[in-house]
Parts: sequence; C-alpha cells; structure tokens
Amino acid sequence: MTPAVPSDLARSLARGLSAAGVQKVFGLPGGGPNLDMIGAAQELGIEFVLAHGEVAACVTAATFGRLTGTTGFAVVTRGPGLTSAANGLAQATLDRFPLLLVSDAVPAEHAGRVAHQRLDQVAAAAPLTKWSGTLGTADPAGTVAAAARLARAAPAGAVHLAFDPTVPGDPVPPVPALPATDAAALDRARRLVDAARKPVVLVGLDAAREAADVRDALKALECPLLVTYQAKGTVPESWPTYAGLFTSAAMERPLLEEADLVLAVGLDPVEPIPGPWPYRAAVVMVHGHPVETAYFGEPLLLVGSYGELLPALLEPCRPVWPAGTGREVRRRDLARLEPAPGQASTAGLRPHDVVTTTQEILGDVPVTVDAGAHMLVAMPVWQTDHADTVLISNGLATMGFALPAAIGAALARPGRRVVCLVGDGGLCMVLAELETLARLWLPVTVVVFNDAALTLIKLKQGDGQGGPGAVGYAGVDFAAVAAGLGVPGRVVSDVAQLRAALSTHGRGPLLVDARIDPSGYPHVLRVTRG
Ligand SMILES: Cc1ncc(C[n+]2csc(CCOP(=O)(O)OP(=O)(O)O)c2C)c(N)n1
Ligand SMILES: [Mg+2]
Repeated sequence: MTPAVPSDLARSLARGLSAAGVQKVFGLPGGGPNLDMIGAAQELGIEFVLAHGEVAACVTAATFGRLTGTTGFAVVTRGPGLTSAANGLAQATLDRFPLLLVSDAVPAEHAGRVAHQRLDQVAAAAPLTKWSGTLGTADPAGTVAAAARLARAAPAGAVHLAFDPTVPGDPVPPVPALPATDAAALDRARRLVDAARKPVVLVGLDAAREAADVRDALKALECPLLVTYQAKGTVPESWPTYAGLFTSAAMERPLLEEADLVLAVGLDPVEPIPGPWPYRAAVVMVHGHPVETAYFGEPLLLVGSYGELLPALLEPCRPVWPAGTGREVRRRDLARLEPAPGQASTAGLRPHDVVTTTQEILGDVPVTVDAGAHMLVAMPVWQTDHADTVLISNGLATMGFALPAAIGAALARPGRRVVCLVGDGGLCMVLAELETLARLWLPVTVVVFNDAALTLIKLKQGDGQGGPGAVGYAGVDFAAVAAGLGVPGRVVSDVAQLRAALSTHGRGPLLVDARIDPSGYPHVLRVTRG
C-alpha cells in the first residue's frame, strides 16, 4: 500500500511549482500521491490538463514550457506510467525542450516487500534525461524549483523526479556555470571572418533562445543564411539573404561547396542528419553553451551570448556574394522540389498543394510538423517570418509529436489558431488526444496527409525488406474517427475541397483528412537528401 501523502507535503510541492513559474500540470494520474499533488496545485490556481497517454502528456507539457519560457510539468503514475513516458522524456531531451516529470514510485519503506510495479525508475529515466533522482521529504519545494531550473538551463531537456514520501530524497545538481568567452579564440575567428569572401551562415536551434539578438546581428550581413528545421523563423524567410534549410543533406550542398567559411550560429550537433561532413571550408561555431563539435571536423568553438559574440565576430565581414544570392538559391531549390512535369497528381492531393493551400487560408500561424515524408515537403514549403512558430521533433525525430505539440502550442498561445501537419501513421500513434483537443476546445486545425502507409519508410524499402505488408495500412477514415472523438472532421481529395474545409472552422478544432497522392515523394526525397 502506498501511504497517503501528507497534504502539507503535497502543498509544499505545489508551492515549489508555483514559485518555479509552472502554469499548468499535464499528465495521467495513478492512484498514488500524484493525485494529491494535482489537487494541491489546483488549490494554487495551477490547472491540470488530462491526457490519454504519457508520451502525449510529456510532449504537450514540454511544448507548453518551450513556448512560455517556463518548464513544462507533467505527472505520471509509477511503473507503467513512468515507462510509458519514456519517449516523451527522450523527445524533450534530444529536442532541447524543458520538461520536469514527476512519477510516483514504490516507496523505499515498502520496497523489500512490494514487487508489484517496482522498477528502478530513477535508473530507467537517467539515460533519457539531463538528470533523474528522488523527490522526498527534504525541502520538496526547493527540490522541484531546482529541478525546473535545471530542465530549463540550456541545453534544455527533461528532468525526472521519482516521488517517494518515505525518504529525504536527492539534492538536485546545480546548473553548470558557463565558461568565460575565450578571447584568443574570438580573435582567431575574427581573422577567419576577415579573410573570408563567401561565408555562409547556418542558424541552429540554440539561436532561437536569443532570436532578437541573432536577428539584429545578421540583419545587415550580406551572406546567404540557412536555418535548421528547429530554427525555422529565427531569421525571417522574407529576408533576401534567407537561402533555405540546412539538414546536412543534398539540397544545400552546392551553396556550402561554394562557401569559404561556415559560421554555425547556435547549431546543435543533434540537428544535422548523420553522415560525413564533406566541406573544406573552415567552420566557426558560435554557441550559447559548450557543445560537441566532432560532427563538423575541427571547428573553432566560441561560447557566450549571441548578442555579444556575433557583433564582434561579424564586424570584419566583407562578403562578395552577388546581391540576392540567398533569395535566388531559395527560389531555385523550391522550384527543384516541385514534382517533375508529367508527375501531376491523378490520385489525390499533391502534398505541396496541401501545404501551400493550408498556409494560404490560415496564414503564418504556429505550426507543428510530424516525422514522415510529408515533413520533407512541409518544412521547406511552409514560410514564416516568426521565431518559435514551427515546431518539429528533429533531434529525436519521433512520430506522434505534432498533435500533442499542437495542443501545447494552442494552450501557450491563447486565441491563435495552430496548424498540425501529420501523417496517418503518426496521428494513429496519438489518436486519442483528439478527445483532449475536443475537451479543451482548442483552435487547432489538424491536417492529415493520409496515404495509408508509413511512406517515408516505404521510400527507403528495398527488395526483400518485407514488401507492402511492412509499411502499408488498410486506411483510416480520420474524419469519422475525429467525429467520434468530438472533433469535426472533413475528408478532402482536391484543392477546392481542401480550401473549403479549411475555411469552415469555428473557434474550436477541425480535422482535415487529406487524401494525398504520394507519387511525388521519391522526387522530393532525391532532391532533398540525394
Ligand atoms: C515513434 C517512431 N517510430 C518510428 C519512426 C520511424 N519513422 C519515421 S517516419 C515513419 C513513417 C511515418 O508515416 P506517416 O506518419 O504516415 O507519414 P508519411 O511518411 O506517410 O508522410 C517512420 C515509421 C519514428 N520516427 N518514430
Ligand atoms: Mg503516411
């Protein structure tokens, strides 16, 4: 039997959450102390948002934290609650989203006798988190506040606390201090910048934390700028220097081969696609905290604030790129992504048209994108001038991200419509969260790229790798399923229907089941990834 948690302990925990700026608690309780914690948090005005799955609860919490500048907070039960949350912890950690997860635990006092649901939860969560420990009776408010701070400290990630009210608990390690900027390295980097004629700037996820300073520093720079998936919008895509996406694949290769210096600003090594670094140009990395550098060969790393480092680094920059190079590269690459002539769709919507029509009707709104072939079209074709509006799991690249992330984004940006672009496979992984969306009646438009297959994997499948049965489904009527879960749904199979459906939403959610023709994807995959 789990002992009842003393209410003053739960209240003290809730006070710690409140002091740490936690605004909402997400999760799925078991019958243990976390119910007391939810109740105590509610007493302090911290709302509880119930999910259907622990992964979804974590992703929603982490996204809410990421967009509100706080730590997302989730609670789950012990045993299966914690083990079910594993992918949510990994998502937060590898995508650098701030998440604090508190799980119940079999109390140490009873562990010699109780084997039911007993796991070493602290050890189970350790490799998925920045830190995992026990939350006990010793200063619970201080412990959750310190854990929330640690989760948020760059690089943000997940922190796990197993709640055991029969032990004092573990002290949370302090946030590591940042090293002072290396003046000699800055000097060397400035000399490289001074000598370069054709520098290319890569903007990565860490730069989004200081987007305003990064924009100020890059605004007048006449070099092509590429951004990673997670940095989309950190520099406005309407700038003439904006040249498109950097994933470390084929699309950006011609530009990077021409570069004589690569300036990687906030580029986290978790972002590029695994593979060799084929460029000869020297690399200077500017980062807000120490990072691994090995992916890029032997780059020069400068650590410090972007607002201070970038102006000093870029001051001697005298590029000779023809004016408008970025815009021209982008125009050419978007044209290359278009399906080749003769590949016009006869069997449904072209994924391109789904993305452009959705943006045409709904505008430059916050968007979440799932993992899959649809992402290869959505990421380059969706356009934004705003930081923190395109959310994707790239470091973990997990399916099942986009819907719970859209719920978190809609809660973080009240009054704004949020778009969720998701494949049929990824949506099925978190389908029940449509009920969460309906219950909260959030303004989220879910657009499903329905091709009844795990198409990205189908594209990579060779002979002797399982055939259609390994990657194909019978097909789902998502509009009917959505209606059953409380979300109005429409099936569309051409642009006119899509346009009409997207225009019909009221104040709440809408699901558009877009029956797409996947036949253009092999071309997109070749152009983007080679
Ligand atoms: C949780 C998880 N499982 C498996 C994968 C591997 N994976 C990446 S994309 C993909 C297929 C996605 O299918 P769907 O959601 O229908 O999108 P589509 O590729 O068809 O556009 C798979 C299985 C993953 N990234 N995440
Ligand atoms: Mg699919």
